[in-house]
Amino acid sequence: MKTIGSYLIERLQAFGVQHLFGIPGDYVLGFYDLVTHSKLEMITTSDEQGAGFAADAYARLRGLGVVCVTYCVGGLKVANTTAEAYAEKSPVVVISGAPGMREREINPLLHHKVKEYETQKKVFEQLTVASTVLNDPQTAFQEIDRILHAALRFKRPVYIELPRDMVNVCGIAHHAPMVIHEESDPGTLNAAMVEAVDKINKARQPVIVADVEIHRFGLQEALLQLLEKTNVPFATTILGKSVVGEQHPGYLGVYEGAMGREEVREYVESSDCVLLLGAFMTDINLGIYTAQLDTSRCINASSEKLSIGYHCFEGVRFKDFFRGLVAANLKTRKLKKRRSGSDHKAGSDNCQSGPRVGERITVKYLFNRLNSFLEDDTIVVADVGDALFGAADLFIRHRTEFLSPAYYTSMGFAVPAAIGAEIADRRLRPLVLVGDGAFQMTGMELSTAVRYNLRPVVVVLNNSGYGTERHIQDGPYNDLLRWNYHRLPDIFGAGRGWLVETEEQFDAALTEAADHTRSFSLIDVRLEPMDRSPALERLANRLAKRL
Ligand SMILES: Cc1ncc(C[n+]2csc(CCOP(=O)(O)OP(=O)(O)O)c2C)c(N)n1
Ligand SMILES: [Mg+2]
Repeated sequence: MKTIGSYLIERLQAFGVQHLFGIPGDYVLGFYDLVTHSKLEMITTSDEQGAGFAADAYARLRGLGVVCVTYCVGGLKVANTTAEAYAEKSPVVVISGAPGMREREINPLLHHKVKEYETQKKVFEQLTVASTVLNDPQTAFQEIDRILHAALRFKRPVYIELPRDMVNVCGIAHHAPMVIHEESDPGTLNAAMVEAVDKINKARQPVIVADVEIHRFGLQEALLQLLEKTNVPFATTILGKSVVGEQHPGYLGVYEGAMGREEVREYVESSDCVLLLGAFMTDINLGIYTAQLDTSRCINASSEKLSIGYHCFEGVRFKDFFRGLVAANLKTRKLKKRRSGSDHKAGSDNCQSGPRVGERITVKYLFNRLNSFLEDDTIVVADVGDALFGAADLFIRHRTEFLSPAYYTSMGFAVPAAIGAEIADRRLRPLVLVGDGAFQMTGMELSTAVRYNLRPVVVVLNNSGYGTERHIQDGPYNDLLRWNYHRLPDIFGAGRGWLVETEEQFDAALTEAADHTRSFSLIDVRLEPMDRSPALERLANRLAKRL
């Protein structure tokens, strides 16, 4: 007979999970003990929020991630990271320990309780696509399957509450296999295909804008086939950045309205057929709504909707429409020679001549230089702030090698996400781009990196404050204490740190960091408070023109 706890572990393993992130507490200790004696590895972080972001990154790379915490004090700390996973479609399983069912009856006031015993469950109902309390051995196994399938089906977080007296209770096996079963309506699919193919084939200058759902639904190969077959050029959004390798000859760059590069904006917005695939029409993806996309010229296909011009089609699954496009009779265009990722890299403006001696480092120089730092095994993890704006112009060689909270934009993502990413795939070396403000929130997770022998290269864009906010509305509340970030290795007893004020020093630090693979590297880049990336500058200029 299997127990509820062991069945949960077995199902997680069946879906490819090998690691759980979290911090223990008495309500979850029984489950921790089971995990420790299973093939799963428990990664304990410095803070629950760190565990939540790490699990999110793990889920983005592996298709499912797990954060495992104690009741309320731990659970409510991952409310924010779960919200992010929901908003950006990342399938994270939140497992929270909880007071036992029997003790709830006799003790109305057990520690960590907020208002009701159900308070945390109610909070997570708002943040997840499915939630459950495993309080009934009759249904527990079925509930576990229902919840995990919801995470995989919708690519969104789910919540499992495990009362501590249920962990070792035997459950009842169930035989109804849970199959993810949802078919498109064949007639509607066919009508949509006919209309879409006609629109694409008639177009003078079609373009594809590929977004994050292509990655979440595992359609990268299908996208490559579509690109190869049609030679239609493509852009990505910032959230979908690197959904396929950016050295593809048809790659235009990141499309994000006025925030992106002008030639990409111009190409997409002058197209007579914009094929938006798996796109989130968020304000950030659309360059704070500076994007000018005419609905009549768009085909918009995602898991949430399908519209072709002004026609909307109900009951068509994204995957089916996408696969239909790959198989359809689409015209092959002539591939125009355009600047590819590698050309762009070589052409990085002021880096070609090397660093200028004694020249103060700027954000612009930093990003140009980073372009040539990216290796095949680099995964770029960008936090909110100019780290994210500037990173849009980096050329990422392979798909899914760019992670960022580009829609929900919660600061503090990057350092813990880098931990989740490297644990998800040990071949990857994270390059973390993080502002000083975001670093002060979760940077202490470098301690976790040390414990688990990880080796991220962390570049702190240190402008002594909330730089992005300064460009919106400035005040003393945007100033931060300037830490000596580069001295953190002394605290952790591991890692290497560099203080960088000039272009030359940055080059030297990057070169040394590349070779320092035993532990983390931290480059503290001292920037002028009002300095900003070309991307942020472009946005500000365009917005100013609009006012
Ligand atoms: C958790 C969280 N709190 C507040 C904000 C609002 N916010 C957006 S950007 C920003 C400043 C970021 O500062 P920093 O990390 O130093 O990056 P910089 O803008 O200086 O490049 C703030 C406070 C946020 N996005 N997330
Ligand atoms: Mg800052």
